[in-house]
Amino acid sequence: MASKNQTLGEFIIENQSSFKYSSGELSRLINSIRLAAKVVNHEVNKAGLVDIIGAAGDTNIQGENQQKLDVYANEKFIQTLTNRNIVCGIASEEEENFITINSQDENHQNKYIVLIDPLDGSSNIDVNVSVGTIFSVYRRVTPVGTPVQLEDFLQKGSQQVAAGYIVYGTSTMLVYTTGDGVNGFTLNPAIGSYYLSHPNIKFPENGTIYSVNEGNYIHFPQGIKNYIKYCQKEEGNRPYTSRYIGSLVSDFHRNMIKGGIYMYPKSSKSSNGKLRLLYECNPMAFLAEQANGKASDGFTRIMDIEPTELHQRVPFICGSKNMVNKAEEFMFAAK
Ligand code: AHM
Ligand code: MG
Repeated sequence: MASKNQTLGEFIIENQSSFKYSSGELSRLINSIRLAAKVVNHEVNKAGLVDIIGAAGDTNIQGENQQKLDVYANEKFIQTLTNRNIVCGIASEEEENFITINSQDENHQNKYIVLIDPLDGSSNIDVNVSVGTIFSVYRRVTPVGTPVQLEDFLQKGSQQVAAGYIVYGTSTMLVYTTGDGVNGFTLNPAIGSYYLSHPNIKFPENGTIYSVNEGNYIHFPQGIKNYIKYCQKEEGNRPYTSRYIGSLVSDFHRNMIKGGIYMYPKSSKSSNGKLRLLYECNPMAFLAEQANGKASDGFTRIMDIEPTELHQRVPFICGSKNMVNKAEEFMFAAK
């Protein structure tokens, strides 16, 4: 029975047997993420103190400026998952290709692959705004014991076994699902343990917050423009409140707790929006659905989209169910 003073470690052990394919492997995986997140958290917290912030000088494969902490977080998560020999493959938003683990060892039996956005929203670091790590776990589809293949990573979101995020905010939280609801754990930095602080989180069905980069309004599809006008209209519980941090994890987290909708639509500048299906949208969609919310590209359920490439982008609308339904109505009406 989950209780509020339970640590994440205790929670993982207690819930291991209720997981349908339980072999302890997934528990070890979540444990590794928990560990790497603590190390990254320590570094993120120091960002204002040491000369680690700023561009590392590299650009990632999307041509974006990479900041030092992105590189650090990427290395830490990959190292932790690799060294502990828990997964058979990793794909990261910061790496062009997926990483094969244990391909030399015929005996390795690892069956999980992880996709990770090691530090999302990293352009916010140097202004002290919350950033996050997003992860997504699948069971491989190719035979255990052989090197992983691209098809192991290009699975539909509905195949996810687990997903979650860490938000490095005013407090650091790890929020995750293994398909049985969403639970949130807050890190006590003095002790280094995460405690169950938000058991069984649910999106309110209706919300009053909309989160979108309105600076791009002119470039949005007509359906989104109309929906934004609807949000701003004086009627019933509207106009809604506009809140946009520009850090997906933080915007999602706030909306899940308070009720709201997050949108990153396509625009005349970027035909598929900005967010990546595999590293950002699918894990957030899994969490949203597990928390009674909804995630869509405007027309289709995010988790039903068949991925075609590792770094694929999709329009993303996610949040309280009734709000997402309404946004979809506007999208269909303007099609
Ligand atoms: P990133 O993966 O390069 O950090 O970009 C993802 C971030 C999201 O966290 C955020 O919601 C979005 O980009 C903000 O983009 P914009 O500045 O275009 O509104
Ligand atoms: Mg990202």
